[in-house]
Amino acid sequence: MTEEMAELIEGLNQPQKTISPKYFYDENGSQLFEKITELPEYYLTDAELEIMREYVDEMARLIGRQASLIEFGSGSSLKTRILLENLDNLAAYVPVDISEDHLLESARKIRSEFDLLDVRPVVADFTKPFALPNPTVTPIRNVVYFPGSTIGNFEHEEAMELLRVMHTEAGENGALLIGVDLQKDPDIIDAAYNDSQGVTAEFNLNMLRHLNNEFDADFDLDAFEHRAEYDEDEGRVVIELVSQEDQTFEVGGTGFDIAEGEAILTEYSHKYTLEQFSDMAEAAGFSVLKVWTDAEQLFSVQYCVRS
Ligand code: AVJ
Repeated sequence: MTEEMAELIEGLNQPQKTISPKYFYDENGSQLFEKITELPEYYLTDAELEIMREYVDEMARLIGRQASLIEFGSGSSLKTRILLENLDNLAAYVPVDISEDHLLESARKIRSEFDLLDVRPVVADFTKPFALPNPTVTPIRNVVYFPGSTIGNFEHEEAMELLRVMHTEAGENGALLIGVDLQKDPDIIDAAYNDSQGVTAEFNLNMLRHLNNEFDADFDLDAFEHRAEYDEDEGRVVIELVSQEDQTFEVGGTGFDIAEGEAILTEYSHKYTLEQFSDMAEAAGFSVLKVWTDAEQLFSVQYCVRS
């Protein structure tokens, strides 16, 4: 059995059945996520883009010349392009992703758009330490870039661990530029994860289709419903697939029972206060040097240096 399959089965054997959010992103899932970012209710992408456009000059000044930009994730987003267009004489751009196809495809696109840029993709699971490439030009500073509030997917301990990996990869003189979604009026958050067109519901259910297609599963997609609820005390959206009946399903030859009303947890999306995030960054060895927010203070981009 593959490590992935063992991990899937372990998650489904927990009292709280769980499937990792990484299984959202097959080709269809990635397209659905693109659609989510274009929804009127999904404020995160608009707010982060607004921040990048408004403050990229300040970011570039703090980062300085001849940095190496290390993106955690495959880096096909508009936000990355805004940075690449505005940073001074980058030594290298290093996108890091576990999915080789996706990574190499987006690296190829970036190369064709920025012909003088030294693009050095690294295939790795970025939640664990990995070796950095040696670019032709020696970087003055490593800047880890982690946009999109993907940090929100991780529970506290895992988020801390990831920040520590970033701290290690940044090295001496290094920094972190990270997108962090903020706590706000719960109705705004609720709407972002329960959009009126049902795209988020489709995105969530597509995880089961992905497992059916590629992981030898037999989920009945009509027998599950999308649910997303903001838990204000925990500061996180809990995203689940709720079974509509007592039923069984199989994944990789292992059978599971699920009761009517029982949920499979597919994702957390944590929202932070500035103070909470700063405490977390500090504990991982970073000091938050600068916080930029959009006009409505929905979202933040934060520049952290090693303390
Ligand atoms: C990609 C993790 C930032 O949490 O908002 C969007 C994923 N899930 N709608 C988020 C997501 C449902 C997204 N992140």
